[in-house]
Amino acid sequence: MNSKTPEKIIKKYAHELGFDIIGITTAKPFLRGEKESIERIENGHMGEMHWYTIDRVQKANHPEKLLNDAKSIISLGISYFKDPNSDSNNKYIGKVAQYAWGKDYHFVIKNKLNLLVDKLSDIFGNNFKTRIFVDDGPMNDRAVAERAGVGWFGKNTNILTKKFGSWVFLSQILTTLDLKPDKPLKTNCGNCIKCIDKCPTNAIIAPYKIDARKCIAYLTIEHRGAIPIELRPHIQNWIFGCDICQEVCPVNDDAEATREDNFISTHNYSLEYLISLLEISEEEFRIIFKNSAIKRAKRVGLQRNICIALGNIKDPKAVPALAKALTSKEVLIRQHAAWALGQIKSKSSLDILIASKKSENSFDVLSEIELAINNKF
Ligand code: B12
Repeated sequence: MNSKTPEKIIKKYAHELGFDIIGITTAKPFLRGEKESIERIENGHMGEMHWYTIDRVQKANHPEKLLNDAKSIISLGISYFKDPNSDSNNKYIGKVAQYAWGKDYHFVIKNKLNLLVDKLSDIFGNNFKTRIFVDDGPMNDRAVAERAGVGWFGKNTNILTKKFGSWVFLSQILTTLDLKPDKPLKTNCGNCIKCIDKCPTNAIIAPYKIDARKCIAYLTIEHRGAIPIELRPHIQNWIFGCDICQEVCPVNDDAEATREDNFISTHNYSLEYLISLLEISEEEFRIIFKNSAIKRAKRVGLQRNICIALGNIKDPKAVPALAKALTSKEVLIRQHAAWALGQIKSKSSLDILIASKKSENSFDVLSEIELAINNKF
């Protein structure tokens, strides 16, 4: 008899659509979420994410401001995990965070959410309103997931789930329907602080608190300017996002893999591919990354990140491409190319740096060249 409740029908259908974990909560405010988010902005911990405003935070934590008469939120988690070691052909040199492998999740998940909304109409008629969110609007995705029992907050601030670890995208349907809420889980990370210890830039400044300005994900995706020189070696070969705080998390050890083909990688970030990406135009970037979340970094941001990765990989094969990047129209790329050539530190990379001083007219690039020649940093 119980299997016929609307909540159970919704969950069953959502699962059939490909969602792995489904929970329901009320549309009441998220007061801790609001307080923490405002504190992070005021302390400068959100870096230069200017779109992350106090106004956005207030909406994100007061769902009734997002939809009049909102009563419930359906919180949905979908795994994107694919064990990088399971594919022997996938010999990547440049690392891309797993969430950005395969097709842009915004498209994939939005399609599924729309189908789920249609199903709600089948069950409840048309006398209700909904609004969907998939990391594209003001909604505190993690706070919703925690209260809906989808997972618990890890100390790295990610929502951890029992079966899929933290490798899940979160999305929501906010609705005026009055659905029966689930209960939050009682789990927590106990004494484990692996994510805090292993973050190469010490971005997790305390349990449940990230200083985005040090987070490799922020630096490689959201940050638009030069990457602080002292952080560059710690970025290693991450060219878009970072998974270290997830890779070291013991809850993720037995995570089940995704059942969504769209989230499986099609790119192989070999050294040759990285080198070729250094030379692409705006137009080529748009074509290559049209269906990928990587477009968020923009062409110049991605090429800046590739310079850093090549500087850390230190393979002299990258010198000719970096020499060309040192003549780019973009100051940002010239700066990071100079740094990378300094890290490679071969005879030819140093000769190129010295020769480039004659034609360089940007003060910022010249000072990077000087530092690179003298191998400071
Ligand atoms: C801004 C943002 C970022 C920023 C800032 C991240 C951050 N931690 O704040 C940057 C660019 C760094 C980032 C990085 C990543 N992000 Co992001 N990001 C967001 C976004 C848009 C907003 C998050 C936010 O509001 N942060 C502000 C702070 C205040 O929130 P918070 O860190 O979650 O803090 C909460 C906890 O600290 C908790 N808390 C505080 N004190 C205490 C005390 C206790 C005892 C407890 C239990 C909890 C607790 O309350 C706070 C507020 O809810 C969301 C999408 C969305 N609309 O929600 C995605 C989102 C959070 N990101 C996501 C992902 C996948 C990532 C990356 C893994 C991507 C990558 N591999 O490179 C990394 C992970 C880095 C990390 N450890 O956080 C997913 C997370 C999924 C999950 N399983 O949790 C989201 C939900 C997107 C999505 N819809 O799937 N991200």
